[in-house]
Amino acid sequence: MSVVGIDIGNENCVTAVVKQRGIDVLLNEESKRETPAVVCFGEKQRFLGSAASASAMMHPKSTVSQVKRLIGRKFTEPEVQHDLRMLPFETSEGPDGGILIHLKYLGGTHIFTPVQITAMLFAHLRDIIEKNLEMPISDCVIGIPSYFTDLQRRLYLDAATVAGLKPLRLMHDCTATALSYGIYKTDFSNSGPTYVAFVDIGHCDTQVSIVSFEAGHMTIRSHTFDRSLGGRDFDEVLFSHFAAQFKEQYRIDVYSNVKACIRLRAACEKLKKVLSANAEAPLNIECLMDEKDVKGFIKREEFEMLASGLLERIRVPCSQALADAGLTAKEIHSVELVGSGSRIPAIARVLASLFKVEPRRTLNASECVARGCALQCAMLSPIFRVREYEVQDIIPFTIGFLSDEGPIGTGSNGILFPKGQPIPSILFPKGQPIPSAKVLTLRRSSLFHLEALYADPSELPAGAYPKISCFTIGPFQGSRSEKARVKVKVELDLHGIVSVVSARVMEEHGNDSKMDPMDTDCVTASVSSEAVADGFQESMQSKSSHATGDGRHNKAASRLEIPISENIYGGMTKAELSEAKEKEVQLAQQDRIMEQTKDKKNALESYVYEMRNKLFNTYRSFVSDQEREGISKSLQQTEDWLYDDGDDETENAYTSKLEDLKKLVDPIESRYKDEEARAQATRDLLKC
Ligand code: ATP
Ligand code: K
Ligand code: MG
Repeated sequence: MSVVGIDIGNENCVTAVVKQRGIDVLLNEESKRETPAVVCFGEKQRFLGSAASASAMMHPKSTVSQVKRLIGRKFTEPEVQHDLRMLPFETSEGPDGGILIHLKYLGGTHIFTPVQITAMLFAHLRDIIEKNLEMPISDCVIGIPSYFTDLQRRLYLDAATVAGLKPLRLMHDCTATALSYGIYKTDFSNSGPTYVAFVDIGHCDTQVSIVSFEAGHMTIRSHTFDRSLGGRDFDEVLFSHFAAQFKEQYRIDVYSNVKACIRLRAACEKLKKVLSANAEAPLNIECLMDEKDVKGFIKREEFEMLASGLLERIRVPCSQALADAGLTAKEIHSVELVGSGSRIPAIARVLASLFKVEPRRTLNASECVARGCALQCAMLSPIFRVREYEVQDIIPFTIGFLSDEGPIGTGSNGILFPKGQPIPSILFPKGQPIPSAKVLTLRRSSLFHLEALYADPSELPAGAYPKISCFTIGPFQGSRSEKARVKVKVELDLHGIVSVVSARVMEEHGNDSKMDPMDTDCVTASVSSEAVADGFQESMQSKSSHATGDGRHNKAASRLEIPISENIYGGMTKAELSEAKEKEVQLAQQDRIMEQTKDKKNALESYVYEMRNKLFNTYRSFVSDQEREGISKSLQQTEDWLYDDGDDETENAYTSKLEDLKKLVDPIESRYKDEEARAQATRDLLKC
């Protein structure tokens, strides 16, 4: 069994495994440590990762990138619409409000969800890992942005499942980074926590976390982010700059041409990278469009001016991270800069002025998430022994609950809710440790519903659906009184996903509170005339998701277990999940067939060349003129066929052509071999 860490970015993917002597980042089929997060649909097969970026220009509209951020989003969200405008593939709104991606494949249009495309990336990474390790894998820890919603987390797990992976944990990117930083450091002072800020700037997003380190453990103090501020946005300012310039200078409108857009974007990304190391950089693109070659030039200062708005925006999540952690810049010991988008020198300047300390790049900027995930996987795996190290993470969202029978508690954390709407009770406030569990004690007479939702809509992207899921609890029978006391356990698991994990009817025994120790600090007991004032009973942080106080309940209580069913808004049903799995198997099978076909075609082609050569050399004295003529003709016919009708044939067609040729050549080959053997025997004889 291996322990694996996986980081799928919007641009690059990295995989890492823990080996006896440390952590290895694995190489893909091109021997690269980073694999493009791209899926491309050719006419008859998919291309994944590096192969996909290589075919992107041939199939611009069938090449999908930056798909991770589309998972679990609504098509109509303004931010999503903004993203989709920059992407060349076709999309539409799904029946559940999600995004559907339309791709040309096998002569028709196929429709995929972002989950399915992400699953293809997961499957590709699994292949890379399995080839490296020469064994099957499934257990892994996967990095996710801290801003992933409950639905995005669930769907990300689904995508991994479709690809045959078994994620032991979805881990916030910066938490993984902080783990790969903290576990090796032994020089933290004993006089109190050391606060470190991690700033991860990727292709599409920025994440900031402040972490407190003490000997043997780390605690996340805050997670903040800008979902839409990354390297891509810096490319975009260069893109619009040059698009405008070329319009004037060359009278071309790149916006009107998909391929020109893709090429100019790619050139601007390169330009940006050059500017990270050089004070100025040229831009040259041959035949960009309308058969015009374009030339441009930019100085770093000019780029920084164009990007000044973006640079300012980086301050926002940083200041928020300090505020959420209750710290001032002075208290931050160091700032670690990661994510390849952070390589722009001006970014370090902005951070230095904000945190009053020069940011450092101690960690490998592109690999730290995958490495941290691999470490976490080793810590969770029973077969690896890792130094005792505690990772305490938190959730950056406020999760509340509504009940169809009125309020279930009082705390609303000062959040203002629109008038006329039911006020949810805050079960897990922003900053709640994960995993956590809470037990609610409710008075209910029959089947009821609990709805989980984001209680503070300002924490979500504009236009996102704030409701998470609806739990139906029941049916059940109250014992004697018409309203039974029901205990409901709600869990925020290791992935940061919320669910109702158990519900049971408590038996009323008069004053038997001693039998149920959890009852002693119950805040619910007061019964008002109108409604039952229910409330939270207990908040527990559990190390393992099952290690909660409920273990104390006796057999009699377990008989009163109430059935729970959940409806995840926007989630995949079991049927959809297995359909997606089946589809992925089919697609992978088709890819395999096409790869094998290519191999067979190549084999036939090389056979033709090899035999033509041998007929005139090696086999020269073993073949009559007439035979040579006949075989040459067949070889030529096969070659012509390969360039014509046989260019795109089935695996069988190539195999049978090869067999036909072999029938002609084999007799000659065996004459040659017999002679060779005789000659060898003679040589051996003479040696004695
Ligand atoms: P995300 O975190 O948004 O999901 P990701 O993890 O794939 O994306 P990274 O690989 O961390 O993103 O960073 C990719 C970004 O870094 C791209 O925008 C790329 O252009 C940018 N980048 C890479 N090298 C440099 C450089 N030398 N200078 C500036 N930017 C760079
Ligand atoms: K990455
Ligand atoms: Mg990243």
